[in-house]
Amino acid sequence: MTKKPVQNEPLVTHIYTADPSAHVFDGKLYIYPSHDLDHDMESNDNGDQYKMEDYHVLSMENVSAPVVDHGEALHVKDVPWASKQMWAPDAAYKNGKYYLFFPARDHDDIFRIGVATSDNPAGPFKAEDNYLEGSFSIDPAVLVDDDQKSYIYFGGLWGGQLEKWQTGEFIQDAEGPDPKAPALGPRVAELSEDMLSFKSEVKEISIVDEEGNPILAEDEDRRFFEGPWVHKYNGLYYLSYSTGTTHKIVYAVSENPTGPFTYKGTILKPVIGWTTHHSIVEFEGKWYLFYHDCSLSDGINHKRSVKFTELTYSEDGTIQTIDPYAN
Ligand code: FUB
Repeated sequence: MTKKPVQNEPLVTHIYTADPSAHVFDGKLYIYPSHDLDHDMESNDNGDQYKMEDYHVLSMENVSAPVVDHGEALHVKDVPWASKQMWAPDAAYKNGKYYLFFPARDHDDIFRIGVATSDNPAGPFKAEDNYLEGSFSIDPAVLVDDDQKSYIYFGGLWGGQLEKWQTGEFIQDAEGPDPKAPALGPRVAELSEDMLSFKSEVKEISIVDEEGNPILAEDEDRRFFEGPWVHKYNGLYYLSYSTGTTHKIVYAVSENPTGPFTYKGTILKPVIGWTTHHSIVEFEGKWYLFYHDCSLSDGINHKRSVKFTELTYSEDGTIQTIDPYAN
């Protein structure tokens, strides 16, 4: 048990945590973060410094109750197909079970997405023997829709390897698209009833501007980089994501879970540290943004801490931009 949470301050300080996926299960808030390791390796653009090995689940009875760290929920040594780098996870509930979706490099150094199951939202989770067939890249996020169809969104540039999958095959030396071409979109697939496989083909999501023109690769203020998250508000699907090199969380809206999504604006201004990664959840009548920054480590990019803050919609359904250091 740790201290009571304060908005815009680290949720826990006894470990470094990042990439929070927040959900309400059994009337409580559960947070599924990455678990950053405390080491002194140099950073590179491939993200080798993010060499996480396990996951811890955090929970809170409510937003002012102490945060509970439920301990190790899954370790890479217990995932037969994975070799290293347990990056940003997500969780879902269906069929009376809890599912932890997570990316890791396989034994050929290729990022894949796996799933592990538990009867308890805090784990421990038991991994399937193989990754989800047809999966690739990083940062899974799962939406169980009101009609109980489930969708998995994923993808990330650079170390997340999305550029290497443009043909549908893994091409080690593939470059990103021409700057004037449409940016690479996150990917989506419908999940099977048992949540353990893809039911549909993997589709690339199109993100367009208000005129319907695709966001271009050179438009680094608006194009998708990594960390997709989809939530519903007033019947619309909100896709939010990190812009990577410009360090923002932005969003786009659609009437359809698989898009196309129309770009709307910025949710979170840049935080301390290179990466930014978030989730959005409704809890007890309010909306919250979970995110991370590197304030606790004085700006060391791979030693991050999960924080949260309230998120507000305007009457027209747009999300008000959050400055994480405004107060
Ligand atoms: O935590 C490792 C990677 O950093 C995540 O997968 C990305 O979204 C970025 O936050």
